[in-house]
Amino acid sequence: MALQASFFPSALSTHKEGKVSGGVKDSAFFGFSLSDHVKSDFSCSVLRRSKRVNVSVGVRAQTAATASPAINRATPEGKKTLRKGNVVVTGASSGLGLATAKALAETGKWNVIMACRDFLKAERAAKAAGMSKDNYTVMHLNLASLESVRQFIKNFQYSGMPLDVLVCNAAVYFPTANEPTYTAEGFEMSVGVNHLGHFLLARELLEDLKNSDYPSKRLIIVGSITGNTNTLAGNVPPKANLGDLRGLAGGLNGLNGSTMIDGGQFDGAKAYKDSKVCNMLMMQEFHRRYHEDTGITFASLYPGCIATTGLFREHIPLFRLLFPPFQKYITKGFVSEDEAGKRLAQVVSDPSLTKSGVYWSWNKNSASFENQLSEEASDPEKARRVWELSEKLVGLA
Ligand code: NDP
Ligand code: PMR
Repeated sequence: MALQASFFPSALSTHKEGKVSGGVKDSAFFGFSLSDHVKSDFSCSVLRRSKRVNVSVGVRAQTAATASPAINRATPEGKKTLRKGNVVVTGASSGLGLATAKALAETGKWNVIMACRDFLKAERAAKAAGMSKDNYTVMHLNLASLESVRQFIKNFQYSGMPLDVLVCNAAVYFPTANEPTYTAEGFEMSVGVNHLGHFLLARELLEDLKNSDYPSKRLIIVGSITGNTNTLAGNVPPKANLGDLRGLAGGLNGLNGSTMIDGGQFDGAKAYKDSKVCNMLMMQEFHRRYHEDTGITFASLYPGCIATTGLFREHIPLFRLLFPPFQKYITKGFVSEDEAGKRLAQVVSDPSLTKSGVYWSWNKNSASFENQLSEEASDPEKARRVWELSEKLVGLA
């Protein structure tokens, strides 16, 4: 950590936590009044400093040991072994992302690039999880800023590491917010981080994935059951619904219309579920556009209900207390962070999960199966339009 911090000072994230005005809504689940506490992530100071990143020194220092374009390395006995795979995992500083990073690092077959908004938190999390320094690299990425996304891409590309798998995992969820918060570019935060930041990242790293000589290259975008209205969980109000995309077309900034994709009134829980629909739609659109030509496997998944993660940090304390036992004993949908991490790690590396365009789920015996997406989350016309509107918003069209 000391080496990275001293070589890479401007990649250290010191994101501010700010309270925004406005009260909070009653929980749809427990019907209690909530305290006025909403956290937002403002990245301007990080951004300003990230422009001064000394890429050449910093990244080389971190990655020299792992950067190798050669797919097979000869051992002294002349046997050929597969080189370590390089997998970028966004939001690997906690929850599912961290558990996945740990599961992959433990195999010794992967260099996990932990793409995180809080550099020190990620380093500490990796250390606490017992990950060996040989098996991971922390790189700064704040998905709430497109400039930070572009900077991350530059840093990664400069490192010379091939990109074999990209996992779009990071997410935020603001179920109790009365007022929207915004990314650096002014997009509503949940869709801005969960969908638009990842969309730019994945689009811009596609060429790197394509150029990888690894036997199976993959782009994985984490989805969820709650975005799928063909399930019980997906029918808990507010339900995901992208409508006619008028809010997305207006820029989600509240200036030209609405902060919600469907043009409706801001609702944090719905914004999260809508963002997950976008994640699942984009996985399929990537598949349709690029699978045949590139051989890249595109996949999404529902890892199970990991009711203990930081995703619920903005929820009321009572929800956080009761949600895990509710999922464990009532819905029986609960999975531990470790188990969910193994599932996502499987989608990253299991040779039997190479089918593209698939939304994976797991049954009670923890066996993977191809699951059905809801009508909206599998609508190709909607996917095309979300793709095109998102391209405009992130500056790709
Ligand atoms: P966590 O809150 O534990 O993890 C989310 C991660 O995203 C954290 O590492 C967080 O960073 C990171 N993150 C948030 N904002 C940004 C940003 N602006 N830039 C970069 N990174 C950011 O939640 P989970 O592990 O539960 O969520 C992981 C994924 O799993 C999400 O895609 C979620 O939708 C999905 N999922 C979760 C389920 C669950 O039951 N928990 C169920 C289904 C899907 P930091 O550590 O700094 O806060
Ligand atoms: Mg749900 C089989 C039933 C099931 C499953 C698997 C989940 C998963 N949930 C189920 C059912 C129910 N939930 C029911 C019947 C209720 C009403 C009591 C309910 C409520 C509920 C709330 C209030 N559930 C929630 C919330 C949240 O705030 C979580 C959410 O929607 O976050 C967006 C959530 C979740 N339930 C799940 C899962 C996986 C979540 C986390 C959502 C996600 O990460 O996508």
